[in-house]
Amino acid sequence: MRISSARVIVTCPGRNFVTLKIETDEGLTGVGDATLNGRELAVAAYLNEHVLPALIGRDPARIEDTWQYLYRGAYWRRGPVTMSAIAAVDTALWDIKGKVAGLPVYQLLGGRSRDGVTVYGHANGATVPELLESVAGFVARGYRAVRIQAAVPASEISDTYGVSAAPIYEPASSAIPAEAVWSTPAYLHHIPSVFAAVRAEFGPALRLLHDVHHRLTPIEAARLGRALEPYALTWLEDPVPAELQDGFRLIRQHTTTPIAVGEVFNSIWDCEQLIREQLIDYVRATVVHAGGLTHLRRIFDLAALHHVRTGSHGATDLSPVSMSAALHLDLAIPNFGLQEYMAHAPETDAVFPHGYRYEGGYLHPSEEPGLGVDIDEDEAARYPYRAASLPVARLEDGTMHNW
Ligand code: CS2
Ligand code: MG
Repeated sequence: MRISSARVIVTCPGRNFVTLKIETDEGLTGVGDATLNGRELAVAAYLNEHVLPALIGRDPARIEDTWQYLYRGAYWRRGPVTMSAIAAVDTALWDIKGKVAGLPVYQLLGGRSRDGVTVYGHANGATVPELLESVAGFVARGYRAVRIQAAVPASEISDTYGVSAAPIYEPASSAIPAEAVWSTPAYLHHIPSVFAAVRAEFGPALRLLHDVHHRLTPIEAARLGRALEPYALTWLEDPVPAELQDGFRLIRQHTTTPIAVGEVFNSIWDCEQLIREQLIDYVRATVVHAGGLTHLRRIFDLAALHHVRTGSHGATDLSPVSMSAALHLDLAIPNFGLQEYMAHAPETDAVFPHGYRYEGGYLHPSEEPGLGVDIDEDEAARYPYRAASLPVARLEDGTMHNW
């Protein structure tokens, strides 16, 4: 069997997605997600200009060899654009391999290690009562884990990360990034009282998470982790930017609040020290931004050796193709922790017909051969690309900060 054609489909059914579709000379097809929020066209060009010409005529069964060919062959290794492009090819080839075998991809990865994939939802509120209502909604729908984000009621903060009244989560907006103002002292003062209110209302069993979105320094993160210890979080996410892996030692020295990191990682080298030194508890790398199932499995196996579990990113800017692929891996690996899950817009679901389903706190991947997801290209053509960037954050004095 040979790869006979491959094309990149850019569509905006509520938000932008970049999808690779590979076809073989025997009529089988596979899909891969290549969406990089706010930088979609860079990955589309990378695929179109530099990857697709080399794919035609290759044996689609050689997944590892193709991965190595694209990684080593570029000479310029790593980086989110390169690794998202490689991920799309890798994911599409796993999809084809499943179809050839007549098996869902999780069977090719070793079969089920659990009955379903535990997911967490996003609760948020402009006020604490609004937040409690949002949490109650998730509990009523059977969720066992909920991420808690609440607006900071301080004039110094113009827009709190993760708090939005929109029914579908979408941080990217205008082509030129929107600007928000941030104050660390106001945030640190407010958050412990939010968790006190949530625990008082929902008791000890509900698993609670919080995303700091890279806003703190290690010592500030250590202080927050310690302040949140009474509320027994499942994880505190992205407390600091993770370029400096050594920085996590300082957090670890001061708090037992578990730490989750990794949605912006694209290689095992981004977390090798974090994992080897047991500086984190959950690694949140994803299929799409970390080189596909082949490379993500490598990261997760390293994590398993060091008591680190997984918590893959699953925001709405990852397409249903990514979610499908993630679920097959989540089901198979021994050290799965949690999977992030947010509903996509109905237009997105229509463009990407998929067989995974939510039931009582769990997601279940499709039992169809392959990944169990496709792209409806006629439907996709109805939604042309719209430029949209992620916001930026500044401190009160105008200094650029981390969004
Ligand atoms: C967030 C993301 O889901 C999360 O944990 O940190 O939604 C992130 O803001 C977006 O994926 C950025 O594109
Ligand atoms: Mg996050």
